[in-house]
Amino acid sequence: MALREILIAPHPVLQAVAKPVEVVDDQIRTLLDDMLETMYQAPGIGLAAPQVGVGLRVIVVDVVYDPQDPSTRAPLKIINPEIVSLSDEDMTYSEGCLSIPEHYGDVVRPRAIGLKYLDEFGTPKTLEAEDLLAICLQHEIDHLEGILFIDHLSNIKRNMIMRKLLKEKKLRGEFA
Ligand code: GNR
Ligand code: NI
Repeated sequence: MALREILIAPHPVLQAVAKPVEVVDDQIRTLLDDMLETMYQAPGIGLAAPQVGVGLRVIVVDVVYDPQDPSTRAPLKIINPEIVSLSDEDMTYSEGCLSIPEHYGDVVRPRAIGLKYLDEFGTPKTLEAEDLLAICLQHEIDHLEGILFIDHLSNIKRNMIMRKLLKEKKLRGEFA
């Protein structure tokens, strides 16, 4: 297992549509393990492959663990997720993103979803998720479409955050 570097917005890989995984092999299982290690270390409750520079439809999520206690971990490893149902009821949650550090904003999303995906062995699975798990899964699946939580905010809030991120990137010498 290895830590991978988390990309900070703006970055082209974070804005691209990720490709489906064709074959679930050891390379994908290593990616999943590395993503989990990176997510727990951050710490975060979810991570999408584009955030570590990999343009594949792979996500990891763990909304239940206590960062202080590794024995509470309940990782979900999800490949090629497809949302198959959305609740009529919405929920507002103050979201953050490891690729948009130190910025938060209220996002409205369906409170519950049904999901189809492949597990780390390529076996088809289904999942009914609600509340924080459903919010986090939708946030991660957005990443696979090149969408960030700030894309759900008003233009004025999104532009304010993007201008700050760009300025910080330039100060670090990471942007021309
Ligand atoms: O760690 C994270 N916390 C979080 C809080 C509210 C809604 C979504 C998230 S996901 C985020 C980690 C991340 O950036 N995943 O892509
Ligand atoms: Ni994110």
